[in-house]
Order: sequence, then C-alpha cells, then structure tokens
Amino acid sequence: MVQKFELPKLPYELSDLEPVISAEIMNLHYNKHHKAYVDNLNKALEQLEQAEKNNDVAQMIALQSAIKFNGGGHVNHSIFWTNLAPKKAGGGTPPDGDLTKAIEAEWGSLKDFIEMFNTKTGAIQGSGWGWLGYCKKSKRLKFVTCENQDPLSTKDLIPLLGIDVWEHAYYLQYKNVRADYLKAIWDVVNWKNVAERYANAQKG
Ligand code: MN3
Repeated sequence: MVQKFELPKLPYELSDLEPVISAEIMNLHYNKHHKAYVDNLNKALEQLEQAEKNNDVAQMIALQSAIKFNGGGHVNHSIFWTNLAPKKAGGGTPPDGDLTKAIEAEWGSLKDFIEMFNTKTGAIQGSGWGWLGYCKKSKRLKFVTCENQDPLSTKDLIPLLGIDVWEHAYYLQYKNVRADYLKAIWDVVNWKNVAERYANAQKG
C-alpha cells in the first residue's frame, strides 16, 4: 500500500489573514481545493500501484499528468500556507540578513523585487503561480512563473516563496482585479519562513 498524503494542518485560523484574504476564500481554498489535490493525488497513486502490479505501461503513462497536477497542487499549497502569516504573527514584516542581501543583489531593493514579482505574476495568462526560487547551480535567487500547478522542481529550482494566482485564490474578494490581490498580499507574507527556506536551500 502506498503512503497516503494528508492535508497539512494550517498554521493559523482561516480568518487570521483578514482583511488581506477573507476567511471564506481560505475555507474554500484550503478545505476544498487543497483537499481535492490531496485526494486526487492519493487516488492516482493507488491506480499507479495497480498499474505497476499489472505491468500496464500504458496506464502508468496515462496517470502521469494527474500525478503532476495533483502532486504539484499539494506541494505548492503546502508551501503557500507557510509562506503566509497573520499580521499579528509577523506577516508582512520585511526580511533582514542574508535573504535581503541576496534580493538586493538581484533586484536592487525589496521594493523593486516586489514590483517585478507583481508585474510578472500579474501577467500570467490563466492559472498559475509566481515563485521566488533558489538555483543550486548558480547559487542565486531566481524569479519564475509556473503554469497550472507545475511545481518549482520542474524548473530545477528550490521553492522559497510562491504566490497563487488561480482565480480561486482571490476572485471572491478581489473579483477580476488580480493586481489588487497581489498588491495586498505582501502584508501577510511570512518573510521569516522564506528566510528559513533560503537558509536550508543553501545547505547541503
Ligand atoms: Mn490554489
């Protein structure tokens, strides 16, 4: 029997990111959308196990896109929840130390970084994510966008900070104005978590 994946515990209450992200959005996003990625990943992995038992290569290949989509969705959202924090828990407090220096080295200032991040993430056509990642080969920070639920591992980067711009992440509150959601979300970015991820990414 393959290991079942589970919905990770949310590190704060559904209403704690208000007013930036409403409790209603958080409830649907976490309890419905993320839960569905977890359930569908588990289902696809069970089917894969069966296909392997049956030596059914065609079925193994057919399952790859479901595994990529739902596995990516699970991985991405698990990072996203920890990339955010309520204001009272330090959300929005700018980073310091190594991460700040690295951001300044690539983009000049934190303000310029956020402006670049929002412009490029705002321009994603359809559903996707904007990501700050770490490239082990060049030992540098990189910004990339990903379509659908493609995880950052598909770009050979270690994920540090991801912002979900699927409509389910903002539409109930910001309607069609993705730019307003992107402008507001930095008030609940958990830079401490991003800095920890950066420190870990540089190790080993
Ligand atoms: Mn989402």
